[in-house]
Amino acid sequence: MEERMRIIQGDITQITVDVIVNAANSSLLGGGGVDGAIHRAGGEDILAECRMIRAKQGSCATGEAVITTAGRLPAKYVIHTVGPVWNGGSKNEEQLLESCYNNSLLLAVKHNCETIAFPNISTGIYGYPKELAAKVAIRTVESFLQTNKGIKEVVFVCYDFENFSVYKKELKEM
Ligand code: AR6
Repeated sequence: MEERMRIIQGDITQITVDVIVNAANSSLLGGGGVDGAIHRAGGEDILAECRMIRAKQGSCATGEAVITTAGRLPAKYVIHTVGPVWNGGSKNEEQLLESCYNNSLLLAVKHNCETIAFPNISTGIYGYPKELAAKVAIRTVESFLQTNKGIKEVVFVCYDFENFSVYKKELKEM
């Protein structure tokens, strides 16, 4: 296993890394799940920055990512990426989920971040099957790390025990 990847079970708002990733929606205006938790814990500065981004570029397409500062959170930045809604698997969900991880990592590198934490994008409200999503996440991050030496650590933060078990199993099998 790529030694710069690790998994923990916990709340991503509590993690001290350079940047945490948010599983947002295309409005960028907040929502439930991890998105709600990040905006609640980080305070209104994050939402104000999201509104400025919307004013400039409009909404954020699925698979794309934008970056803001992190308000009161221990991280320096929040990358907001929009995962695909699971629609049975034939609506390009896999490529879109891959893009979320790749675009987030690219944005992190662009902002000189060395440590990044991901939630299990799309596996909550958006219904992406957890095992399939974990395979995509791990494979995409691993191949990104092969050509990038600037990122020192990628933490997969699993909130629910089911995702934590799935990640443990997938990483063991590598
Ligand atoms: N820290 C880490 N992971 C968390 C936390 C937390 N504090 N809270 C929940 N999770 P979801 P999605 C996990 O639904 O499926 C929002 O309303 C959760 O267990 O947050 O991409 C957005 O605004 C799950 O494994 O995101 C969008 O409308 C994972 O985060 C929509 O939900 C993702 O679940 C996005 O849906």
